[in-house]
Amino acid sequence: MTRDVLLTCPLDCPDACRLKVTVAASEDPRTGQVTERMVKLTGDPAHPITRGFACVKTVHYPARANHPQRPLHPLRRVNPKTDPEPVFEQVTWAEALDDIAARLRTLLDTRGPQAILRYNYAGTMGLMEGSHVHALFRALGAPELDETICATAGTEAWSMGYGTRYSVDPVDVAHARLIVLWGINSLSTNSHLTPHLTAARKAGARIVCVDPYRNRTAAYADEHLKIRPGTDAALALGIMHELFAHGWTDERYIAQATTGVEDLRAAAQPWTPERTADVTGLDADTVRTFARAIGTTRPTYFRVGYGMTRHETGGTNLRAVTLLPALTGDWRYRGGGCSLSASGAFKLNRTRLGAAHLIRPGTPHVNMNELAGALRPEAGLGALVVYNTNPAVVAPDAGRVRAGLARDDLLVVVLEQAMTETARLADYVLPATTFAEHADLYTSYGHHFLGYNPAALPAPGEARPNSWVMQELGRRLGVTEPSVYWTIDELMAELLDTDHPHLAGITPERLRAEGSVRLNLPEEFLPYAHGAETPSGKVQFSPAPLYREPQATLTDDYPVRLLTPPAHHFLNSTYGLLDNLNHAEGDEPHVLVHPEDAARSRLADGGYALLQSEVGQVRRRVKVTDAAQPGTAVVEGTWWGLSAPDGTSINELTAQTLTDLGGGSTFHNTRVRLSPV
Ligand SMILES: Nc1nc2c(c(=O)[nH]1)N[C@H]1C(S)=C(S)[C@@H](COP(=O)(O)OP(=O)(O)OC[C@H]3O[C@@H](n4cnc5c(=O)[nH]c(N)nc54)[C@H](O)[C@@H]3O)O[C@H]1N2
Ligand SMILES: Nc1nc2c(c(=O)[nH]1)N[C@H]1C(S)=C(S)[C@@H](COP(=O)(O)OP(=O)(O)OC[C@H]3O[C@@H](n4cnc5c(=O)[nH]c(N)nc54)[C@H](O)[C@@H]3O)O[C@H]1N2
Ligand code: SF4
Ligand SMILES: [Mo]
Repeated sequence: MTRDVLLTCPLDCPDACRLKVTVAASEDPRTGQVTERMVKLTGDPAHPITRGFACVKTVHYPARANHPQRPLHPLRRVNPKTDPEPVFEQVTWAEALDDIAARLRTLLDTRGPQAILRYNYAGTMGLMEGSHVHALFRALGAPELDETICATAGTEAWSMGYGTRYSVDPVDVAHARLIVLWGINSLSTNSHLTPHLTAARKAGARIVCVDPYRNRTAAYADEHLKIRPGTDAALALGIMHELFAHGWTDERYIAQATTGVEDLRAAAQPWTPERTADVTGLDADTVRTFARAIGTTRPTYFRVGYGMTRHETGGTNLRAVTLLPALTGDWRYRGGGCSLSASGAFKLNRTRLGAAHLIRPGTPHVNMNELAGALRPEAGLGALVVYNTNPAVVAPDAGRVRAGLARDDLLVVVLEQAMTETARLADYVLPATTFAEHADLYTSYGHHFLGYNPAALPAPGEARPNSWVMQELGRRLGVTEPSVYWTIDELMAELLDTDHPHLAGITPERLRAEGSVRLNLPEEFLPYAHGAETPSGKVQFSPAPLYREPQATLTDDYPVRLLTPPAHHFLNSTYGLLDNLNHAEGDEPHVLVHPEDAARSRLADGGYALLQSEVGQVRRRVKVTDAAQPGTAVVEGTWWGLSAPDGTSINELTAQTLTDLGGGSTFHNTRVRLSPV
C-alpha cells in the first residue's frame, strides 16, 4: 500500500522544489507493527517551478532517510573523542537531556552564557527547524552566531546597490535575449532554471558563462569566458568602460532610478579592453564583443552565483557585476536584470523569529567562518550545540575544527539525521527528524513560492525535531521565554501577521490547504524598474566598486589557486553517505589540473597529488584536463573526509580569511602547491 504526499524540499538550494513523495506501509513480521517510510521521490508536475522533476541528488533522499546508519536513538560517546573510531552507547532521551541540561546549567552558573555556542546553518531551510530554534540560545543570552558561511558577502554587496534582495522571476527568464551566467554553475546548483534558459535559447537568446573553469554550465552555454579567478570587478569595469564609451547606457533609467553614476564613470575610465584583458586573462576583443552584446541586447539577464564572492575581494566583485543591468536599464524589461537571491520578497514578520527580539546590545558575536579559532581552548567555550550543519567537513580550516571538537573539556552536542564526521566527534548525538517527519514553513531564494509541509510520516525510532529538543532543554534550564515553546501553528501565525502587500491573502489556513502559495506579486514583477529600497530610494552606484588584487597572491611557493565549488550529485555534505552518489561523482574526490600545471608539477593523470596550502594538506587523485586553466585547479564537492583517500575534508586547506564585505567565506581563495605522491 502506498500513498503520495506533496512536500517542499528543505535543502539549501534556490529551487525549493515541490516534491511528490511516495510513502509505503510495511508490517514487521515479528511484531506485527506497521510502519511507514518514504520509498520514492519525484517532482510535482503541477508546480510551475518544479515542473515534475526533482534533481539527480534528491531523488535519492529516501535512501538517506532509510539509511542503516541513521541515528535513531540518543547516543552518548563512551571513548575519548581523540580515538579515531568513536564508540557510542544508546541512552534514553531523559538521560541525555538531563545530563546535557545539567552541564549547561553548570556552565551558565560558573562561566556565564558566553561559554555556550550554537553552531548551525541551512541543512534545513525550514523557518521552525532551521531558524526559530535559535530562540533557546537567545533566551539564555548565548553569543550570536553570525551565519556567514555562504551568502553574506553577496547580501551585503547587493544591499549597498539595491537594498532589499529581489530577483527576476525565473519564469520570466525565457523573455531574455542575452543570458549571462556569471560565477554560478546553475545546471548543477539551480537546475530548475535550466528549462527557462533553454526556452530563451530556443527563442533566439545567446547564453554566456563567466567562470574560471569549464563546469557543466560552461559546457552548456554558447560561449565560455574563462576568467582568472577573483578578477570579476575588472571585467565588470571593463564592460562599463565600453558602455560609457559607446553610449550604450540607458540615460533615462540612470537619471530616474539611480544615484552616483559619475563615480562609476570615473572608476571605469581607466579600464580599457586591453587593461581588462591583462588582468582577467581574456583577450581584448573578447572583452569588446562581450561588452557590445551587453550594451546592445535587451533584455539581458544576469544570473550571478555566490562562487565569485568566495574570494578576499568577493563582495566588491559581485557588486561590480550586479550594477551592470542598472547601467543598461535592463530592469525595465521583463526577463532583464539580475538574480542573486529572491529572499527579500518574503516580507514575513520576522521580529520574533528565533527570538531575535531578545538579542541584547553588547552580546558577543562569533563569525561562523572562524569556528576553528572559537574552538581553541583559550577562547573559553565550554559547550557547542550543532544542528543543521556539518562543520568537521564544511567549515574553513576543518583540521583545526576537528581538533577543537575533539577537546575533552568541550561538551559537543550534535543534532543529526546522519552519522556525519561532526556527529562522530560528539559527546551526544541526538537523532533528528527529516522534512517529511516534521511540519515546517519554507521560503525560497530562487523563486516566489512559500511552502508548508505537514508532518507526513511518523518519526522513525526516537528521532525528534530540533524544536522538541530545544524546548526540552529549555524546560530543564528554567527558560520562561514564551517564543521558545511556540508550535508551528503559533510560528506561522506570527510570521504571517503583517500588512505587507506581498503576503496579502496568504493565511495559515490557505498555506495548510494549498501547500505551495505564490507571493502576492504582480504577474510581471519588475522589482527595480523605478528605483530600489535603499536609503535614497534609488539604485546606488557609489562608492564605485574598485578592482583589488588579493593579499594571498600567487607565488613560487604557492603557484596555483584552488577552487572548491559544489558537485553535481551532492548537496553540500548532505548526500556524502550515499555510495551511489559518490560513485556518480567518480568514487573519490579528484583535483582537476591543467596540463601545463601537471607538467610543471610532474603530476600524472590518475595518480595522486599532495596539495599543500598555508593551512594544511590533503591527498587527491589527479585528473589532467583543459577544463581547468593554467594556475587554477578545481576540486568539486565537499566530500565527506571518510570518502577521501587520506580521510580529510578539502577544507583542511581553506582558511578563515573573510571577504571584504559581509564577513563571508573565501573557499575559492586558497593558494596551493601541488606535488606528486
Ligand atoms: N570548500 C568548500 N566548503 C564549503 C563550500 C564550498 O563551496 N567549498 N560551500 C559552503 C556553503 S555555501 C555552505 S551553505 C556550507 C554548507 O554545509 P552544511 O551546513 O554542512 O550543509 P548541508 O549539507 O546543507 O547540511 C548539513 C547537515 O544538516 C543536517 N540536517 C538537515 N536537516 C536537519 C534537521 O532538520 N535537523 C538537524 N538536526 N539536522 C539536519 C543534514 O543531515 C546534514 O548533515 O558548506 C560550505 N563549505
Ligand atoms: N548540485 C548542488 N547544488 C547546490 C549545492 C551543492 O552542493 N550541489 N549547494 C547549494 C548551496 S548551499 C549554494 S551556496 C549554491 C552555490 O552554488 P553556486 O553559486 O553555483 O556555487 P559556487 O561555489 O558559488 O561556485 C559557482 C561557480 O563559481 C566559480 N567561481 C569561483 N571563483 C570565481 C571567480 O572568481 N569568478 C567567477 N566568475 N566565478 C568563480 C566556480 O568555478 C563555480 O563554477 O548551490 C546550491 N546548490
Ligand atoms: S535539492 Fe534543489 S533541485 Fe534538488 S529537489 Fe531539492 S530544491 Fe529541488
Ligand atoms: Mo551555501
